[in-house]
Amino acid sequence: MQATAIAHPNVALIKYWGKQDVAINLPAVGSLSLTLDGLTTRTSVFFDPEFARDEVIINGRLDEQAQPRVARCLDMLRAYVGVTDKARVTTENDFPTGAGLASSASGYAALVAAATDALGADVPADELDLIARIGSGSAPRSLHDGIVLLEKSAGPTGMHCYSVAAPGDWPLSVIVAVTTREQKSVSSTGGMEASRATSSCYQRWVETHPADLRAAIEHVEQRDFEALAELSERSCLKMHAVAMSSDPPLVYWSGATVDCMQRIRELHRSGTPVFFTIDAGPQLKAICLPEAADQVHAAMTEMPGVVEVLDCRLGYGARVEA
Ligand code: 2P0
Repeated sequence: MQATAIAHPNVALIKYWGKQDVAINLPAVGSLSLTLDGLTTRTSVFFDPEFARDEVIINGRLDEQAQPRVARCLDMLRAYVGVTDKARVTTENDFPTGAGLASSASGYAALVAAATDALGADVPADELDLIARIGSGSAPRSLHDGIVLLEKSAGPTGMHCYSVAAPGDWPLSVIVAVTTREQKSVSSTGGMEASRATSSCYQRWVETHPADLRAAIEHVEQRDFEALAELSERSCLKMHAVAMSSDPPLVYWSGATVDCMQRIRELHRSGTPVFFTIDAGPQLKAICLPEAADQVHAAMTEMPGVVEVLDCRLGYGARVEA
């Protein structure tokens, strides 16, 4: 009972920030994301009746912090097939872990894909999304290909997640300017809960979010890069306004993040098809049409404070390795 799966991080254009129900990790808002290629998490899951407990090894080190959430996801899958065997989960990222590059999304997507295969479980897609979500709210998005919509629904899992464009349908490039490889100090979960409890912008964020999501889907359907660019930057800045207006304030940016943001805006003003987005960490992600990728890569490489520039395109959802 063993399998290995790979998954990629994703980056949201219309952001998820805030939880409706923490106990079942139900997001308060939907989101629209790009599943990347280029950055990869590879996870092996090995079930054995001899194991006393689930064990999680991330990048070669036993990780007790991740263990309870991983065990909870595995419990849900074990319940499906009626087994009780514990597992050893071994996961490797070929990019910085816990630094705002969505390693938890790719991690839980790869975990769910590998564990399902190892158990030979036949789990409906919505249930797999739910199990991944218990690990990390953004993880269901990494189970799906290309441009992915996670929408709230009245169904039993409270959401529905699916691909709205395959990687080849609308090729986009994502250039990641890494400004630090350090782990972030405030987790997304902690940040979101602080925002919900204390930010005076939070309610407005939740109220205005569905219209942003609807408009973004239309822009994707029409392949309208400029309209998607404007809306995505606004969603990103709205999310950070909610974070910054929390008490205590959550400022995820560094000076280099702001400098990169200004540089992307300059490029855009001079006619380059590019826009930025930033998650709960200081890395900047520049989304551009493929013909602009070399120029954007070069511009980010020249920025003081940028320690690495990673090139991605749209990729596929989590899959089991043969
Ligand atoms: C997003 N983020 O939509 C937003 C933007 C971070 C900033 O989804 O608490 O690490 O585990 O559900 O999955 C981060 O989400 O948070 C995230 P939890 P997770 O990409």
